[in-house]
Amino acid sequence: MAGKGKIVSGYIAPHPPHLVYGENPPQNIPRSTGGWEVLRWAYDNCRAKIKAQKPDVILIHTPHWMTLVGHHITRVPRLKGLSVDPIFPHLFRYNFDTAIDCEMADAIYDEAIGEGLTARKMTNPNFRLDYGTIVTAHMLNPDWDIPIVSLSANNSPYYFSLGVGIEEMFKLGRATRRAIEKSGRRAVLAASNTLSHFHFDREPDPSLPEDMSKEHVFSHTNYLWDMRVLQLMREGRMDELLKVLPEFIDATSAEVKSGGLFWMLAAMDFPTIPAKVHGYWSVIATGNAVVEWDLSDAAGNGHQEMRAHA
Ligand code: 2X7
Ligand code: FE2
Repeated sequence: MAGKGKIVSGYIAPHPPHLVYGENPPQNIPRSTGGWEVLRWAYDNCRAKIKAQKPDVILIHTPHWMTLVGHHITRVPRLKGLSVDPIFPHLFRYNFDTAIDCEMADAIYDEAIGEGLTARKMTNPNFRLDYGTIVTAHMLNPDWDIPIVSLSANNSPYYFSLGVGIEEMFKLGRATRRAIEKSGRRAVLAASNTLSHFHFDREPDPSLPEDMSKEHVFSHTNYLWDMRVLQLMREGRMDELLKVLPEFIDATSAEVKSGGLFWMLAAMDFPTIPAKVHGYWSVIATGNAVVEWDLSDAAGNGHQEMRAHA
């Protein structure tokens, strides 16, 4: 592809399987009567815009493909199969079929190695995509007509320390940005993450998971934490956001610990433009927000200055 590639937008794009279940797409076997509309409408607001930006690829960092050694990258031209959520098999049994952008995967791999990271290409043609990748990809682009690349979550924040994990994700983010620029691709990034992550330990009524009268935030404290970080994003206060994220993770067990948000912020060069929060709500008490950073020239953000963090 000709010319220098760029990231056109980045999303926090949470992946509770409940969202796909509530939507009833033909690919998902379980049927529902709806539910979690506020989050589903939030995604709906993003879909046309993503299409209009004409991206070549959607890159997804997922917490539910965990790799103990290094960062793994899907590198098979097409992946197809049945993916079942291990915790919620009654909500998510999804027949996926997607193109993978292998050139993009190769470029990320090369740049990751260049950053000194341990990385690996995932070349198993029978690989079963995890529900984090699938739910995020489906909710952003239910037509599945844009190739994806999925990146695994290396477990360094859990086995070493959060600091080590964040450092790794900043490197992976820089590597991803360079790979996109060199590839000439227009890329959408997705950090497949829930915010506050304490949740109910049993379903109120397993025969009606979409009973919205039972859905609520875990605690007001966690809710306030989610609002605090979302407000920082909305105001583009990136330095404060980066400073507070470790405390947020400790206080709320936030899923962003798994790295996707740090990766995406680094890849986007730590944007100080205001992010748009399309919607926030709880899923089994966890805090979920669909958040967009529009970096496209159309939004007047085509030339974000390089910042000192990267
Ligand atoms: O993986 C998840 C999650 N992060 C949050 C809520 C519900 C289910 O699955
Ligand atoms: Fe999750």
